[in-house]
Amino acid sequence: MKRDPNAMTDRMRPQYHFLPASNWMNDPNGLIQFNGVYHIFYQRNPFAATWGPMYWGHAESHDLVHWRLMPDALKPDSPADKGGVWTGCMVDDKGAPTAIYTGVEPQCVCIATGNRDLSRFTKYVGNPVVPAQQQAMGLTGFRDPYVWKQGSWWMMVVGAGIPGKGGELLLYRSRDLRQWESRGTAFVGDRDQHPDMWECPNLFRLGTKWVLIISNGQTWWYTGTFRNGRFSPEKTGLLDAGNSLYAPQTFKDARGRRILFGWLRENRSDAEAHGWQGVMSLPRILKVDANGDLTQAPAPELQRLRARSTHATAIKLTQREGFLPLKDFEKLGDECELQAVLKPGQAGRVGLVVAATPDGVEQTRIEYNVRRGGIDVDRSRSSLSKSADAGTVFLPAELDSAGEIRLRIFVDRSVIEIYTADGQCMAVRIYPTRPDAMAMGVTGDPGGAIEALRVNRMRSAIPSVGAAEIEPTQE
Ligand code: DQQ
Repeated sequence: MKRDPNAMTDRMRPQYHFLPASNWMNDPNGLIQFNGVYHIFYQRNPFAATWGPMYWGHAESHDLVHWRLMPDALKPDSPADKGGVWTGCMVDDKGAPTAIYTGVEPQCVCIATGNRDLSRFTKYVGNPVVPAQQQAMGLTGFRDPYVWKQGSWWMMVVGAGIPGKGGELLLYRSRDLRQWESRGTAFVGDRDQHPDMWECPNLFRLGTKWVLIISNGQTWWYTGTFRNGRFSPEKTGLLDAGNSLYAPQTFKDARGRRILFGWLRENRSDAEAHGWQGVMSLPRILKVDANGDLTQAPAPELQRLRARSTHATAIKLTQREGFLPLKDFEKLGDECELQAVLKPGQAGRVGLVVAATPDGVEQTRIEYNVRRGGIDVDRSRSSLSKSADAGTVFLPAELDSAGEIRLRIFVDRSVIEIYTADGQCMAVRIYPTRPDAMAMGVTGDPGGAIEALRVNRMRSAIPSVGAAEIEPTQE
């Protein structure tokens, strides 16, 4: 199947988040900065806007925000991966970019080496490098290898699960990425919180802590220690409070930053009809704070996308407002970054309205809710379409000592990402139907204030198309 023309004309396609030209995308794979160039690979079905035969799509960037689509890097065309080239990572093996990925079916670990610009990969003739373990070990799954260098060893964790018990993290080590030795179980999850299996584990050192990220319907982080092949958690939390981000992957760039991209799932039941599904989160910089909590902030490179910006001085609400449009901010509310300081004061709630039609028929409210202690994203009027999810999504967040909360909110057509100044965040999806759903405003109770507001129109950064024009043919 060729590119679906609907995909290009759908108004809901994000303009500065990464996504392929059409069809299906899920997990980020093989993230690496190699010879100064950032590479993102991703699970992709090139034939339809639904999950299906999995390829590794590929794009490259010099700045993390402008991407060029490249030809697919890996296809399910060898005996060990004929059922799909599923999730995996990329390492630099003494100058050879090497993908370590899940071959299917059954699920096993395979490798492939790339040329210098990562445009061509050669699969290792000895694949799989770790044969299928699911049946032999009685696991719920065995996939998504994640590899790092520790001293003279390559270390690898693989996502697995113990039936009736929960997610399991299996550990391996190797000198050469080809011969792997099992080091047993690094960590087992809590049965109630993490039934079934752990997908897409990432284990890495960050500051003085080790961080484990796993996906299991939602995505969780742990911070703790990793000694003698065993991970011991100290703190845990949800990586993203929204209901869209899944299966993220992290990598360390040349500046030593730990950067995360995650797959943002669609939240509309008729998504397939629009010719595309799946978009990547913005690049997020991870840190562990003084309390041992994982924090995330948008990569500073995103500031390059700021175009015209508009400010407002303090807006104090004197009466209850559902949607008070901001005149100077017309036509900004669907592709922008908002920098806002909210101060509820005596009010129960105060916030902003984005992606609104001037009459407010479609609108998305982002409000600090004092009673709940966090931010509600009310999607009950985000879309007139019955196929769009309309539930409220909640991000727990605390006011600072001045009783304020500082937010950065990225609106990009169907994507909203919200970041608090102390590193909490969430991504949510909205699908307004009206072309004039571009207005912006304020909302809240008397006494509430928007102490400061700056809105930056964002330039679009639609991936340019390299040689990826050559569509694959279904074999
Ligand atoms: N997606 C991949 C798997 C992984 C899952 C298949 C997570 O390797 O476990 O597309 O979304």
